[in-house]
Amino acid sequence: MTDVALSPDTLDVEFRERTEEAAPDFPGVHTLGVVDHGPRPAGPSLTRRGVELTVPMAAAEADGFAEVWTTTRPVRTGCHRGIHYAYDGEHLFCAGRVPAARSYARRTEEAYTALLELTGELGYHSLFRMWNFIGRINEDNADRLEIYRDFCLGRATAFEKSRYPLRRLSAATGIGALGEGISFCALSAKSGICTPLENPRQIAAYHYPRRYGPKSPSFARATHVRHTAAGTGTGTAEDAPSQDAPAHDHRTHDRLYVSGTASIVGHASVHAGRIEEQVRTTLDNIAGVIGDANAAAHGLAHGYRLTDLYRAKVYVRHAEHLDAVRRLCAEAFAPEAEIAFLNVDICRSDLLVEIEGIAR
Ligand code: 3EB
Repeated sequence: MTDVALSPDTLDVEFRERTEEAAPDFPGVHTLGVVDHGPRPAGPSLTRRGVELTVPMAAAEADGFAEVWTTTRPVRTGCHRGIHYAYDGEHLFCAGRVPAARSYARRTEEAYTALLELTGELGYHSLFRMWNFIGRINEDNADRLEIYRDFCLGRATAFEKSRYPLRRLSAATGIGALGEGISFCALSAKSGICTPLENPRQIAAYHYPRRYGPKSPSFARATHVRHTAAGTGTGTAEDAPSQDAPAHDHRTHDRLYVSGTASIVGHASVHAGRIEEQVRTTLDNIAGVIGDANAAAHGLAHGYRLTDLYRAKVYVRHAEHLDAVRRLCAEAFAPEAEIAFLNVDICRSDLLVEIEGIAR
């Protein structure tokens, strides 16, 4: 393929059937990672599809889907202290798992410390998206600390000890999963320019008051990324081979990665027990964080609208709310958007829905 204009974006994501062979759709497309949303946890492991992680998010085999991250650059893989990773010279996808335990803070801290070490050692310094799939999220650990708060404690400690500035934290999702244990994955960039965004309607999650747990959640409301196609051209020995990514290739494409967003205003959950209102507040929150005014406030050239979200994942606590949530999302998002719905718990007991997405 010589026509750059026709080649796909360097980093892309799509939802596929779980059973589908993830063979590249056409030559020059490589798989960086697969987040398989299935009934039972598995991995992470390294396969010819890069890093594969099965997160337990689907009640039955048939209900799940696979989120597939692809790149136009060749991929290399490795493992560092349990963190499995795949990288293409510009993007790093990594995944880990903390198995069922009486408490999670220490193991979560170890896992995130390993993740941060890895991004530093490989030179993929700009973490731009993280996902955390947390079993028994609203239940207590052996010390009577809610497992979500237990997880937040370990994660925050890892960032703190790594001297990671709060204002550089990336977009994230922290969401319930089936079964026990915590699965997580993250994306980091080498030369792409990352801008974390906050939402003026909400207090920064990393400044939530103490009543929500011993340490606040470590994430931003969104990350804007100006992805570069082939890095800066200053290849190192650690770069993936670049025979199908010419050195003069300096294409960029912009994405806005929106965190899991819920019916929270300020720091408080609103509309307890009311699904329609929670969906509307959640959509208003997303519209606010991605919109022109907030984008300008963060120094970006332009903002986005809900119809610019081309991928979304919608987490719904109660199965009986799925139809109503699907209807409201269909009204808000573009008809061509790929939207996946999952029936799982949300990080606060009074929240019924959480929505994340990617705008372009
Ligand atoms: C919230 O706004 C809802 O702990 O990583 C959303 C996104 C939420 C990420 C996380 C939690 C997380 O606080 C919950």
